[in-house]
Amino acid sequence: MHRTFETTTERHQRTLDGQWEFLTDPGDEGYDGDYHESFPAEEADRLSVPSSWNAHREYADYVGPAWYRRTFETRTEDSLLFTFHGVARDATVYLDGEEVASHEGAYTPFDALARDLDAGEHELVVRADNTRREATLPHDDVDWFPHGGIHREVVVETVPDVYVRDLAVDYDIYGDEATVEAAVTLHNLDPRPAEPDLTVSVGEASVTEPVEVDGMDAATATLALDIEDVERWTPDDPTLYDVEARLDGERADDREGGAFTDDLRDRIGFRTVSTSGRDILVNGEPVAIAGVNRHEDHPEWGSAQPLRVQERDLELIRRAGCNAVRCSHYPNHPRFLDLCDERGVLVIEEIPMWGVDESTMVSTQERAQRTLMEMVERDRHHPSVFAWSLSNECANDESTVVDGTRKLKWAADGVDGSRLITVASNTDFEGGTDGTFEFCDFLSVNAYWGWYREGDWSEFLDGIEADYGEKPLVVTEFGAGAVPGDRTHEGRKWSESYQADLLADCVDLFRERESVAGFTVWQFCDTLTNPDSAMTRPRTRNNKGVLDEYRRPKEAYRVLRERLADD
Ligand code: ADA
Repeated sequence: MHRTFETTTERHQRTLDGQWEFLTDPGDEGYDGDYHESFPAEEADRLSVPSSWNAHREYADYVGPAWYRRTFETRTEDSLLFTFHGVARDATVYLDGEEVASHEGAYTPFDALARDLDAGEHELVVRADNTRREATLPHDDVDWFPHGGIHREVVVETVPDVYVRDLAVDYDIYGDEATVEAAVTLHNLDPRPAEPDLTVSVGEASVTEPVEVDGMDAATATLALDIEDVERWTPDDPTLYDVEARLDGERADDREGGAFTDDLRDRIGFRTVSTSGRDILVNGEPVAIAGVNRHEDHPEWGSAQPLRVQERDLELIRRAGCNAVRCSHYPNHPRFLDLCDERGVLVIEEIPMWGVDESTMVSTQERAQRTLMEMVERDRHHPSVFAWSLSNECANDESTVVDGTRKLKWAADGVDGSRLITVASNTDFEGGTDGTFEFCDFLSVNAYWGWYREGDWSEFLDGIEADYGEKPLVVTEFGAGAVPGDRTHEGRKWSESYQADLLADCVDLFRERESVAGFTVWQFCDTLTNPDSAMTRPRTRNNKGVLDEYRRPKEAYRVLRERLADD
């Protein structure tokens, strides 16, 4: 499943995992509502969902539109809610020949509701397109591979006529007491009004109130409850609470078939995040961030990693002595964040605004805003996520970019005021002044002294402190490329030895400096890069992993472990 726990007990929930018909469409022939006419079945291949088509040898290099098709059966007439947890990258969905959803962006979910779908066989067709352009998010020149396809789960749920559309939980915590506010949105698919009882529970505590929702309408009710003896979520003791919104009701006119029940579940952890001077605080205590950057990439699985790969990655991150992950450079699979919640790993989550300049800022602003909202709404309950990162290495010395990023900050604050905001910047490294720092809660700085540039890290940090010293600073990227197995006595570039020495020096320096609240090494493991960069990236990979692409350790992993792990 797409989470590590059940998100409903009332709904019949199934995934449409498995083999779908698959056909690439390099000429973008289109679809006229009859799949077999448009794409003769005998030409179709069979491809597993979820997966990246680029993780299949035949389609390893395919970039462009492609079609997926499958059928499924329903036994009774029901309303079905289809949730696509990630289609890379732009998607259009057709149910029985009719377009029911379209979505831009590979890393956030979208859904489609089919009201009163007849019993019988149905056809689902999905067009996915991973072509990157100047105005897509990410754009065409980013440093990671353009995995394509239905790379996250497709979940189908049977929902009653009145169902819980959304559950948004917010809380304030004082000592060991918390006041919780749960905003629950109900959707009534029936013309008759409904007055169900809504119960919100958080752990053992619960509150029930009658709520009203008009026919064919939606309504949001906010229920409050107090929790005593709260056990906080901390990185060392990551206590989680189940939260649930449950509906029980009868139709007001009491016609036959009027009873309904529904529930939607999630988890929260009670904790605060804040800053004080140059420190990042969790529950009021300073934490030293020691983490890695992680792409969702694997030679066998591409961007669609099974649970065990996600678990193992976190085990290896923990084993290195790290307590944090930067999800570079996009919202990660929701189950990965569940695992971070369970293991007390702190997360910086980012949207794929990577290396955007003035003109791409204008063309991507709307997409960025939508993706940000989708990320915050999806992940607002994860206690592990302590910061939203609005962008990575954009032209933050240009006013258009700064103004656009400020708008993103306002949008994030509007939905979730409980996390820190940051922007990963290389502006100073490039010799400019960063206009976004002013509205960030902490500074995220990417710099590659000792790799791309010769220069002195201490001097660079002195400069940053002088210019922006009143806020916490996290060095979110630093590192060196190392081709696995290349070890040299001379410590030449591209060798494991060079990378290990550089990381050792950096980690020692960052841990000594009071101004540095933490760091995230670039990067966890070697990852496939943009095929256009093949001539500057040996093995067409970004080789700055402390592990290779199969997660085998390089010298640098040992160096990290020696410095950060207790055992
Ligand atoms: C940048 C960028 C990363 C990666 C890195 C590198 O800092 O944010 O995605 O491309 O450089 O390896 O050069």
